Amino acid sequence: MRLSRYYLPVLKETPAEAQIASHQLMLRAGMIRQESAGIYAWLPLGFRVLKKIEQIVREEQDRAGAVEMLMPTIQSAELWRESGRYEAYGKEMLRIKDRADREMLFGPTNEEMITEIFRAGVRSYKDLPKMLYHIQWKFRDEVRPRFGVMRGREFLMKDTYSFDADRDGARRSYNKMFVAYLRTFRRMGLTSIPMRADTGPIGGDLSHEFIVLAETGESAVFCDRRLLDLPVPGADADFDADLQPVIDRFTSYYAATEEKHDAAEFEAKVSPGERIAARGIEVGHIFYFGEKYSAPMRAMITGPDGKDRPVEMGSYGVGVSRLAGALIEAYHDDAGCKWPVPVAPFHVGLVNLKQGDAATDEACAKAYAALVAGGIEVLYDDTPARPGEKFARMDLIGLPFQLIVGPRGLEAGKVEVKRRADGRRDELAPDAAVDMVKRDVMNALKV
Ligand code: 5CA
Repeated sequence: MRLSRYYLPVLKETPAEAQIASHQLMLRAGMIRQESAGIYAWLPLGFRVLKKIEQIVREEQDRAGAVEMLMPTIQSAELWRESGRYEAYGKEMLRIKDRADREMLFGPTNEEMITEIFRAGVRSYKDLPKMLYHIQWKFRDEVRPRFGVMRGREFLMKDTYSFDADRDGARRSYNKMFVAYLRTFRRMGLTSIPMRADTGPIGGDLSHEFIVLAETGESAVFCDRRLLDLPVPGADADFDADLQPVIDRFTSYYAATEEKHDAAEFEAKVSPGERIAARGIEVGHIFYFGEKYSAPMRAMITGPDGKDRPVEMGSYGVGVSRLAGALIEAYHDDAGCKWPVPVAPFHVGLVNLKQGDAATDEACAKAYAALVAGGIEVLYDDTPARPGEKFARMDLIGLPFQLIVGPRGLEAGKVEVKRRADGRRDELAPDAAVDMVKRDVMNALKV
């Protein structure tokens, strides 16, 4: 992509309305634009990050055995009356009337709709287990939308729903999602900590929030430091095996959000040197709620004994749009974003220091073609801006690699590679630079 054709409206000043780094940087780097309170347009650069996050989430859901589908954003009130949540959900629900005066709503979550879909198609325990998911926009009329995409009113969520014949099956499904979440966040470069959590309006008696530690996080959290070093299952994890040992390992250490925190237990179980009392960002939340929706909505299955019973369910959410903010909170410095390769909007920023200089233009064109041919995503700064402005803009948008090409270097047969993560710089021949970047990007993308 040539920057001269792209749409990258970067801001020089930090917008006054943004309080935390991720919100400030998303606005400054031209990733998002606020259209109403808590409602954002995703500009081209932000959109690419969102798609990268979404794709990692999708790949790990598929690996765990969940099946993708798509449900609508608009739902009927009737459906929510069946579960009893239409009144209970209160003011957070955006209620809409169509031209025939029918009551509709913009979905804040999809338990009712998926239960309706399931009951229409499945009758027997022989058809179970099933896990279905979609990645769709949700709307919650939050009292205090804030911190940009971190707490939006309209936000993108991945929500999975599991259906099992009995409690033991439901536990296995829950465990699959538990492991899939550990893997999903790790692939993005985040260390997530599963914590005992409150179930709120979703309900149920078992639930974990997946928390990424960050000073600007909205939740107060308490946990054992050793959780940060636990190994996360690899890409060869067997999701058909019983994953309980992995879950047991993670849940054997103390970890709870404020609502579930028990100070006495924390002090008894965790030595002072291992105690973390900090703030965190909730990037995912998983729930087991059994028959909470299937019983009132009559989603029944026939068991091996010939008797009908409500199907056992759980639901599992990932904050896809929130993750864009969470990633910046974890990866930035004073100059801007520092994207990990798997979620970077482009892998490489190619900086032409003297646009219009024949030798420089030609070297850039050659490097660009070679990188693109190698499957590398390149944003080529082919604008006439001055070098200082180009460097500042590249640092701000935070692509993992900068390939810097100028007439002086070329005379000596050299270009420069800068790594945004640690600032390391290497000067080398253009072909060698391209090869190095290609190799390092591909290594970082290994799953
Ligand atoms: N139905 C269940 C699981 S599918 C559910 O809705 N869970 S939830 O309420 O915990 O939301 C799932 C995830 O969506 C949260 O962990 C969080 O990462 C994200 N999320 C929730 N509310 C918002 C919001 N207002 N803005 C951005 N992300 C949000």
